[in-house]
Amino acid sequence: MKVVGESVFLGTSVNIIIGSHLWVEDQSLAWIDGQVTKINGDEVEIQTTHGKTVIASFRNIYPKDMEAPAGGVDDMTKLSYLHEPGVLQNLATRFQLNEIYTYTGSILIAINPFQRLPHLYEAHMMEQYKGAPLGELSPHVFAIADVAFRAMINDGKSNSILVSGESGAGKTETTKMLMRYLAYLGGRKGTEGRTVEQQVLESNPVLEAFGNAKTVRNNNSSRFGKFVELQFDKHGRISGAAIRTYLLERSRVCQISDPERNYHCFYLLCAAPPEEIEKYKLGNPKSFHYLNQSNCYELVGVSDAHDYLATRRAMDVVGISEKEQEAIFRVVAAILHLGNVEFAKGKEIDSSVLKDDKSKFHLQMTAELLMCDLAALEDALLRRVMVTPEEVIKRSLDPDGATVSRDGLAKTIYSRLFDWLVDKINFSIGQDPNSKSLIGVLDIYGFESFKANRLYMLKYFRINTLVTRFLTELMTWGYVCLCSFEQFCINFTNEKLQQHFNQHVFKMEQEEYTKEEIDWSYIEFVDNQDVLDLIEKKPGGIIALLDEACMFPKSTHETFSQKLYQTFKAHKRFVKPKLSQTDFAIAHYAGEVQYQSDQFLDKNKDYGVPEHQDLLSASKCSFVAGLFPALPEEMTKSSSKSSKFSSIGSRFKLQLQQLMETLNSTEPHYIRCVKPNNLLRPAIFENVNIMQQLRCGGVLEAIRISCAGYPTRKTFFEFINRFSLLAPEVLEGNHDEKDACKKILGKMGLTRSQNTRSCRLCNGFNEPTVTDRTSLSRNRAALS
Ligand code: AOV
Ligand code: MG
Repeated sequence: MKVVGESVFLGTSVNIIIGSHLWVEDQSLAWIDGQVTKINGDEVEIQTTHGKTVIASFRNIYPKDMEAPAGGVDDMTKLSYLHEPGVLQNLATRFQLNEIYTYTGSILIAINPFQRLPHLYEAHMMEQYKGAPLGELSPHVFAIADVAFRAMINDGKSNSILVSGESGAGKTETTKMLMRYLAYLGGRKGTEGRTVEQQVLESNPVLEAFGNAKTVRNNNSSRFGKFVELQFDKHGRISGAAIRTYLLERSRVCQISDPERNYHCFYLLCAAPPEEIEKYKLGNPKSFHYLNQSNCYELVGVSDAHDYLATRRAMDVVGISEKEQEAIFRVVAAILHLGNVEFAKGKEIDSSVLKDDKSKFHLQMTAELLMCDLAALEDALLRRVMVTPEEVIKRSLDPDGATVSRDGLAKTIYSRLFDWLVDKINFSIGQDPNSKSLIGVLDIYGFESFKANRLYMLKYFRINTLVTRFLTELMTWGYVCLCSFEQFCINFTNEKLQQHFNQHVFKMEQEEYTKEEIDWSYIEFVDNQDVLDLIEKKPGGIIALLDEACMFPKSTHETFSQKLYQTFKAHKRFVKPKLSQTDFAIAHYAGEVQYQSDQFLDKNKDYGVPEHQDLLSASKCSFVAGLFPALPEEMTKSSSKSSKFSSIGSRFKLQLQQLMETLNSTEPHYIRCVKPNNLLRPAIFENVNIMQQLRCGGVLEAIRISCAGYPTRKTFFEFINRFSLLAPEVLEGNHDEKDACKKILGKMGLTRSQNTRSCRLCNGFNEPTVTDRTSLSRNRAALS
């Protein structure tokens, strides 16, 4: 490198000079590397490797490590420069070599390869990782599971593994791998019959058949969150398990858009052996309204007929009897028939009747399959009981109202069926009341960002990419927004998990510094408690205000939004978009998201329609009646036949609270899944997309926290290796490594106060101070 006249000293110890290699921000590639050709005031001119000349300010440039190993490093903390472009470059280099796993300290980043890499998961790999210290072998999900398992055995403490990432990033596959490895460690070798661990593993295909669907973002997208708790006995063997699920997407049962699908189980059943098709009067999925709203019926590389049989086998393993299986699929068939019941205007005003003979046939099939009274079913769909202070009246529903009632019934039956499956699996696997320690694995939906919403637009409007790009542009300016109540709940979950993550990363840093006897008191830590308060505070948070609005009969989404605007006028995390009278935006930790409030009230209300309840609890099929247990008398009295409101938002909040309590009592481990491209294809690494995910997933936040302290960690030996040329005499004689480092520093005139300067990610061109390189432990791999 040539040193020419001008040079700039920035931050700590790095000069930028003409010829310096560095990274500069780029719109399409996120970061692009180049060499400084001119320095002008506080700007530099850079010749990029792509042949462009760009001018950038010092704030937007980062040094490039010219000595980085060609194959990248397996732990980001081994990078000489810990900054965004360095992290991205390292991941890209490794991804090209099919190295999909990389550590950031003890956090594992997993990039979805979108292709089978069987060598990574074979039995001998499990054997290798068993008991190996973290960092000794290549980064792997097995290594994380192993650390959690060892920590549980050695400290007798519960552990948890939190898997996050956006839709299609590989959370569910990762979770399955973790469970397979834990079952391998905690399994009973050579045991005949159904073992607990087999049941745990086979619960996956069952839950996926009923809770997963093809979406634009993932052909096998989980439409629910899941926390699996594996219980271990004192010998470290799996002795029980509990599965908790969160917020199944109910609307999908009745409403899908091209090119998505409904839940897999509907298609599996339509591909069942002929005698079953005949029994349930099924046939081509195209003939069912709940399936034919989209043109997608088949999945590439998937045989529904094969999966139907596989699901039945998995059901056998998890202890669902033949009779129960028959009832489950009978209910699934009933939902398909129910969806084909259509309504037409009746003779009286605002009333409706069955549209035609076809509708009559499907209604009859529904009643037969659910084993309930046909006339009562028809009545429950066409009329609603209204309670006024004076009297109880039966009001007819118009065709639209009857359709809403039909869909409501279908959604309720389906979600009860799903809950039944979860309960049944839990019951048959069994809980170990004596288990002292457990490992929890969390597979939960990731933050829904603007990027994701662009796909929503594609999905809803079937518009071409040019228009999408235009709309995206508008959206980023706050003019278009497609986030609704579901995204609100999902993003709320992620705020909670983000807080947990930050606190954990921060705590880990503190522990590390305490161990090394380093003063860490200057590290600031940005908390997102204010966003959480805005959402969940009681009273006065958004969920509380939403519940209030739902209980007040005259509320509309307009009055709800006005109330939000008034209440949170001055809240710095709440934004009223300029061009909307009903939307609101929240400044989430991962970016601002604008929500459309118009369906919030409806979606928050979980009407238990008493007519539906009465109808099905009277079913002659004990399975169906069991899905609708009679309500305790006092509840029926108090609601006195009116639609009973229970808030989805509040229930979700409570579930989350319980989840956080569980997580707080465990030692957490984090896996951040990353989706390399939106085409779901191998070997494509989209920089900007990935950068966005690293930001949302808190990976960069973890790095930021680490940068607020001592970001770069080298052992004394590595430090001497690199810097002894500054004081070659330290190599002579037999110095203690630490003393030798001190001598080098002393010779360079670096005093202690200079050495403790921090390197902030946001400070631009900062190389860590020399002390940064030595200060932290010899064995970074043992960061956990
Ligand atoms: P997700 O759970 O994160 O999305 P999945 O785990 O379902 O994503 O992964 C999506 C698809 O990516 C899978 O069906 C596989 O085809 C592929 N895939 C993921 N991980 C691997 C891997 N390690 N090796 C090979 N292929 C993989 V969602 O449930 O949509 O948020 O709601
Ligand atoms: Mg999933």
